[in-house]
Amino acid sequence: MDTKHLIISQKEGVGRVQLHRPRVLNALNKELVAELADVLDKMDRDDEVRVALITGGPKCFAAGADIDEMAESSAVEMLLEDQFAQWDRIRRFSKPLIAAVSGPALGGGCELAMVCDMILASEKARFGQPEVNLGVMPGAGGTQRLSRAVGKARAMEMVLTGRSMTAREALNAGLINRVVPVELLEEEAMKLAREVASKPPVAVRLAKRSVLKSFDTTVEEGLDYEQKLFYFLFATEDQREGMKAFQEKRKPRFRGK
Ligand code: DAK
Repeated sequence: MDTKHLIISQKEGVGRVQLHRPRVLNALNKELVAELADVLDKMDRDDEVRVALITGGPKCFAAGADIDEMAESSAVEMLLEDQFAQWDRIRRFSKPLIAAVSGPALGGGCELAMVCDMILASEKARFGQPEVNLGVMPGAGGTQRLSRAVGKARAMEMVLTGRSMTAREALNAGLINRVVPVELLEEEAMKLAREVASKPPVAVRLAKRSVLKSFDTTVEEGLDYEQKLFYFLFATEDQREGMKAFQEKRKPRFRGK
């Protein structure tokens, strides 16, 4: 697939997408966001891709939405264009999505990382929602996902002051999974992605769906939902194979069926 602002590759079950607008710190213009939504749609339909990894490279994840593009937008234009529809397509990606973050992940960049299921960061990563400094507020999930991840007190401070967090602070706050030296970020992210890609794909996909459901529902309804998905997995070949392989003391061969 031809893309202008993304570098795409695929190996060992991992679809890797690198945001690539280095001159503007990977600012997320409309074209880039649409390309990302298209690529993820394609990867979602491709059985060879079991996990997707989004990175911005070692210098910058993304410094937010493209301010030059947004500066002259009117409310009506934004409403009619329905840019949020593209973000919804990204958030509906059904397979595991991992972010490898180095340098700034600000505004829409932080929101994009938070759409991912796991975040690995380099020691140089910074996470923040500085929209308030531009006279606006987060609009692609920043107030919702950040407060669920780090709690009200920290989220309020970040959203109301625009201050960002270092990678260590983000780790302590529960926003990210781990911090690694910048030169190891790509390797560690690929290692994690490959590990998840080696698991039974249907179980992985439903487990992701079930964890996400917990943010949206009561415990009672969530448990009910989890039980239904659990029963469903007993209709898969992978369940037979996984349990048989355990009994036969060998490695399972999952086929995604
Ligand atoms: N947009 C456009 N250009 C940007 C940019 C951005 N967000 N961030 C950086 N750049 C450009 C700079 O203008 C500069 O360009 P030149 O001057 O060289 O032409 C180049 O990238 C390098 O930036 P700096 O010279 O500023 O680099 P520094 O290392 O000094 O500073 C920085 C790095 C990340 C601290 C700084 O660039 C910065 O503060 N950037 C802006 C961060 C920010 O405010 N981000 C939030 C943007 S608002 C929506 C969905 C989402 C959103 C909105 C709508 N819908 C679905 C409708 C999200 C909104 C946002 O993210």
